[in-house]
Amino acid sequence: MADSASQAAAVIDPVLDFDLVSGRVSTASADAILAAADADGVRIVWVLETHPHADHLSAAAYIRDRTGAKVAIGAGVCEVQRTFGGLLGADDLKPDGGDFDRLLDDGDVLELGSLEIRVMATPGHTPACVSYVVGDAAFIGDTLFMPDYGTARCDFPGGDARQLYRSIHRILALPPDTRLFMCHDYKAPGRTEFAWETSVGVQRDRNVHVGGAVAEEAYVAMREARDATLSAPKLLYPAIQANIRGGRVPPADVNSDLR
Ligand SMILES: N[C@@H](CCC(=O)N[C@@H](CS)C(=O)NCC(=O)O)C(=O)O
Ligand SMILES: [Fe+2]
Repeated sequence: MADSASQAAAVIDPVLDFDLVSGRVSTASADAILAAADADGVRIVWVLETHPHADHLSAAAYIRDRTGAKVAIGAGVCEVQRTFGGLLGADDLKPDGGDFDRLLDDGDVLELGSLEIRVMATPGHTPACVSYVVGDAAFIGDTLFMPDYGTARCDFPGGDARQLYRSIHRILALPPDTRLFMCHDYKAPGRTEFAWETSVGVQRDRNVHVGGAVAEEAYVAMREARDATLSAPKLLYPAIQANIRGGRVPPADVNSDLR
């Protein structure tokens, strides 16, 4: 996202490529973002995380190192750090979310040149989820997916289906022509092309999990039943190790020959 008046840009949820078999990262996708910013003549000043991702590594630290951009994430990341930090032996974590430049609360406003980015806390998928609203566009992380696929899972630690339902209804209360940009697209059965943009109005009418005014109790029962059938994401542990550190890969273990 960029402000055409000032050429200030923000990158939302950049990915650090990771090969699970070799355990190696690559910056091909992040380099493509940097190249696109160069080609457009814009300066990346923010890296905005919608949440600590559980299924891919973040390129936030890499983009910060390359551009000087500041990395922002919902303040709930501290809870995720507490949940996973001990389990993963992450003794190097800085206290109070210090691996990030800015911890965001509901209602915060970030400047992007002449644009204002409004932060909306939208927890439920994780306790740290936020959405970013800029003019008639909203980047909503893992809350709603495309209307034919539904909504995000709520069974990660600190996740909560009832909370997600309420967050989704805050998003659906935006004006109907608000453009919604998705985090993931898992292509609903029968659809072959990826999609990434829809609107509040279309989601209100047609989202297969919440559209047409599905009641909270019915949603929670559906979401919890579906979550009970889902496996853990393939990249859960490598993703969390990097993402609670703002996208830094963890230091080598003390017993590592590779130090
Ligand atoms: N199979 C995928 C699952 C990824 C996953 O769990 N995605 C989360 C968002 S981070 C979700 O909400 N998925 C909804 C679903 O699978 O229905 C993987 O292994 O990476
Ligand atoms: Fe997610």
